[in-house]
Amino acid sequence: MRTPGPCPIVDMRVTPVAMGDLPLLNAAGLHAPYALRTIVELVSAEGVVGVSEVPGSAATEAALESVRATVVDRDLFDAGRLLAAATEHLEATGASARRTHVLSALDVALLDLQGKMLGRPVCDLLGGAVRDRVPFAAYLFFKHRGAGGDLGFGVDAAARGWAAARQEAALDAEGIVAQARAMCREHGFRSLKLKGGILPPETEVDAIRALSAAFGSTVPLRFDPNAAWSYETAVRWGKEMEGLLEYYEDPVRGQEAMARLRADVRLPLATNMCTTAFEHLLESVRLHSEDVILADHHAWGGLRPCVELGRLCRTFGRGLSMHSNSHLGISLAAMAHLAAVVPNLTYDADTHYPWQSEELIAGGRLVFEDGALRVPRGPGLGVEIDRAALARLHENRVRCGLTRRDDEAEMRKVEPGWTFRPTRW
Ligand code: GKR
Ligand code: MG
Repeated sequence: MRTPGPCPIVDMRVTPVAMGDLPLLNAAGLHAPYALRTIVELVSAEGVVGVSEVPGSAATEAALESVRATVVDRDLFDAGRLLAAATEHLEATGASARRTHVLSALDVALLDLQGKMLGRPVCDLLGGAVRDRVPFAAYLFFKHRGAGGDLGFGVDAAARGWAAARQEAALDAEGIVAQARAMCREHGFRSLKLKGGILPPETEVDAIRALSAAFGSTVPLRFDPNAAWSYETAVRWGKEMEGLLEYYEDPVRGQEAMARLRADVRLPLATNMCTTAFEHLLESVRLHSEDVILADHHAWGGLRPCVELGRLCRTFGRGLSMHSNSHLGISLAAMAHLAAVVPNLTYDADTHYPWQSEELIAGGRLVFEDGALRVPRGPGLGVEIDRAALARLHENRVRCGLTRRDDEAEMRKVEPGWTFRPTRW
């Protein structure tokens, strides 16, 4: 067998993009009409391109540009040293706050590039798939009426099906049930997650009861108020939801409060807010702060770290689910490869994907079949960038003028004087 020679990375391209997003509400405020992402491309000497996508911000883009010298000219299979050099650089230059997103962007683009060079899907490089289809959950939001994008709070009268339904306001139980029915009808999801922490707890719990009545006990239901509830509120309303929830996600803030709540409410607790990094696992185990951890390859530094997280969750008796933020198809494909290889990722994964229409991968949007995504079998992530679409989404980013996600500032545009309160209810 031929000894492989070095395979240098000859270029790294960082492209800020934005896609239309809807006026969704959360504890931090309101989604802007555009959601920001950053696209990274690593190019080999043969012209093969590996891609990745992370939450977009000018700070992340600057941090990615700053590690260019640790990436370009390095062998694309020398990932361990490349990622270590990038980490060291970020720490030395005070950009360590951007570390997980930068490392995730590099880890995923490297895996995609390696897979494309070898002609193997990323899931094979991560150890091999244990499932070919990855089920996702319907992610429900209280929201204002509006389509987002250029239309802002306007409505696209030509929209049909879910694209029409998602423009409607959903500010009570009836609106949420209608939203859930329309999303599930279109995409076939078999689990539901409701974002909370916005309206008074009685309104939000009312929506949970209505979802449970409408969908029945065979459809798992999750509720996530993003830690905007006080301890007393979380106990009182948590008890009301006993028997209704698959898990209760981040009702309160911090590992200690979560651990205490586990003893007071008979519901599994889940988190993407209190145990969010490897350095939190020791306290998580000591306190038993949650039952389920939501992996997110963007926030945990890449796909390879999330595979390690899966093993630790198995060792320490944590269930594993998957977190999401507004995203495009590159992230969705990466999420599917990850979920394909982690045997204990047994909860239906979160995704914001049905909330957006724009896409930058060739062939257009990925499609859920019966609520699941077939793991792409092509080399790497199994997706390629459509250059005209990338240019269009970059143009969105330039035109919208946003440089970071700021849900509080967006909320002030509709409710002047509104301020984020870590504990609101
Ligand atoms: O998109 O509004 C949103 C969500 O609230 C998101 O920002 C959260 O990170 O999906 C999230 C969660 O599970 O906490
Ligand atoms: Mg959450």
